[in-house]
This record gives sequence, structure tokens and C-alpha cells, in this order.
Amino acid sequence: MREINKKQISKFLSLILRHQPEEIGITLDANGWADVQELIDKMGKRYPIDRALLKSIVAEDEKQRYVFNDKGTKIRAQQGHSVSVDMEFEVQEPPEYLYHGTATRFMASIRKEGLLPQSRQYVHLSKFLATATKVGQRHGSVVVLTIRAGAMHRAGYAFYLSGNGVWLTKEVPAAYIAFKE
Ligand code: HQG
Repeated sequence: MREINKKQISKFLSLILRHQPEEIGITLDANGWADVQELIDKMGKRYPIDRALLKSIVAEDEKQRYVFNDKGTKIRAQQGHSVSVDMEFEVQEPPEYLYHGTATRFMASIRKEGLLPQSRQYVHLSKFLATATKVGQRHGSVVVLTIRAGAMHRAGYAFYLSGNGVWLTKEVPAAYIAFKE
């Protein structure tokens, strides 16, 4: 029972820290941080939580989606935002190839437009085929695309690596997607 609740709370945290902080009447600062005490107080109406429970949710999250600042006074999502925040990511050299999992029904549009961030700030890519496959399965019949990240990097496209290991870039033009046929 406790585990199910933690998952629900984690999903709600995602909503608040990535997409709709206004849902509980909080604001994120320019770097995506929420005040921990305010978050706990204002989440209370929907999910009564305390600091210990929040800490355990952050520590146990299988994707390490959230992080506290050093003092433990602020919390933010490590990636996945649709709200405009500056995560202070540093530009990094990506591996030669990265993977993106998507659904077959998006392919016609992706062939035409390349990968776009849609509602999020960045296109999300993974170093691991297995991770990309799981991400794609969320959307339906999965297709995993291989992205020529090294070539993009050499052509001047910026890549970032989130604190929890997700590769991010603003867009992937179709020319850098290795379509199978
Ligand atoms: C697709 C989860 C049509 C794109 C995961 C994707 C990830 C296009 C969907 C993170 C397109 C957007 C992000 C185009 C892209 N035409 N469709 N031109 N360009 N798309 O959920 O990458 O569990 O915003 O392929 O682990 O699926 O929430 O992105 O299918 O890291 O922590 O548009 O979310 O993390 O979907 O997932 P999403 P995503 P969490």
C-alpha cells in the first residue's frame, strides 16, 4: 500500500516540478527549484507528506528524477520540464550514437520534421537501447531510432547530460536519424 502511494506521490511531484507548479500554488525559481517546506505544506491538501517521506521518494526513485540542493532546502526535477527553466546544463560531447524510443504512429511526421521537443524543453535521448525501448513503449508500438549524435555535435548542435543520465538536445534534424529503410 505504502509503495503504491509513493509512486502516486512521485507522479504528482513530476507534475508539479516539471509541468504545473501552479496546481498547488507554488512557483519554481529561474533554475527550476521549489522551496522544500513550501512544497510539503502545499502538497498537503492532496498528499500529506513530511520531509522524511519526501526524502525517501527522492532517494528511491528508479530514474533519480528529483534532486535536493546541498542544504536540502530546495528540490527540483533533473529533466523532463515543459515549463521554461534554466537547468544550468553544461554542453557535453555525446557518444557517437544515441537512441530515441518512439511510436510507429509518429514516424511519418518524424521523417519529415525530425525529432522535436514537443511539449518539453528538449528531445530526450539515451545511451542505452533498453532505456529507449522502454521510453518508446509508453507511446504504443515502439520504434527505436539511432541518432548520429557525434555527427550532430561536430556540426555544432549542443548536447547536455542531465544529472540522471538523460541526453538532451533541442532538436534532431531528420538527416541525423539513421532510418532503417
Ligand atoms: C515524439 C520519460 C511526431 C517523440 C522518459 C515522443 C523520457 C514526434 C513524443 C522522458 C516528433 C513526445 C521523455 C515529430 C518527436 N512528430 N512526433 N516531429 N518529434 N516526437 O513524453 O522522449 O518517466 O514528451 O518521439 O523516460 O517519450 O517521465 O518525450 O514519442 O526520458 O521521468 O513525441 O519522459 O521520463 O513524448 O519521453 P514525450 P519522450 P519520466
